[in-house]
Amino acid sequence: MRTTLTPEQIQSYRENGFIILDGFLTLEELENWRVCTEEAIQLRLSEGTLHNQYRTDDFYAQVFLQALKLADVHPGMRKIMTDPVLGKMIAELAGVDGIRIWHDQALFKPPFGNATGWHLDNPYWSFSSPDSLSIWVALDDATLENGCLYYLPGTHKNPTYVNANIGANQRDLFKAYPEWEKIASVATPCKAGSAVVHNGLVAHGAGANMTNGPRRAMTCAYMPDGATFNGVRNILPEEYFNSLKVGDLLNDDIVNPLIYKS
Ligand SMILES: O=C(O)CCC(=O)C(=O)O
Ligand SMILES: [Fe+2]
Repeated sequence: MRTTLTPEQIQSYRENGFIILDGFLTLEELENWRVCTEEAIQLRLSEGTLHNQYRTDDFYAQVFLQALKLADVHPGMRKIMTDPVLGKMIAELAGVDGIRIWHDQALFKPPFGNATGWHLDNPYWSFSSPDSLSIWVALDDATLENGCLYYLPGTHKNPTYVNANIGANQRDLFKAYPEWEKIASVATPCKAGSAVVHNGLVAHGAGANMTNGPRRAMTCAYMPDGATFNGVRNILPEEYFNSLKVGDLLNDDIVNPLIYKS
């Protein structure tokens, strides 16, 4: 893993809300990420706990196969996700002293799959923070043709938590933020084994997959240590969710492992 960041990269992340990390994984690591991701998805499938798969005809089901919290079911994936070296890089980008996993998630856009509508990430989650972020690791080359990510640079700068669903209407987010329609989008095609890290409040989406191959990605979302509950359930287990009051610290080390603290 190439986790050393230059001051220019950190500055660019803070300014734009995203950064491409070319050559993030070695070929050997990429193969391990692919194997662990595929095996863990099979475990989720056999348990019947896959979040979203492309079996139905509705629009969202054809955006991507979505497999959540693979580190909970696969030891190899747990090792990948809880690596403090990765945690340190994420904390450095976020500018925080401690980082917890919010959730990992595989996002496989199927051959000829739908576009991912413009959205923000953090409003889906159970805490609100200008420092939340995700890493998105390409398991296949992500190209303009197969649905690489696109960003609206700088849209994370005035933290706001109104969101749009990832639905059939790509433009829904602009109902809430009409001023963002003027911003030029930036595509982030990258090779398999490269990664993109983005702020949880930067507007982003992905193109349709116009090719006959899948566009596989393994991602992880992160919460700064010290973040508090905002009332949203998202991935919180029911019993834990019911025990929380708005404003409580989200510091359960099983649900949200602390992977780095300086
Ligand atoms: O993979 C995609 O199409 C969308 C990814 C995304 O929205 C995310 O990682 O936050
Ligand atoms: Fe997203």
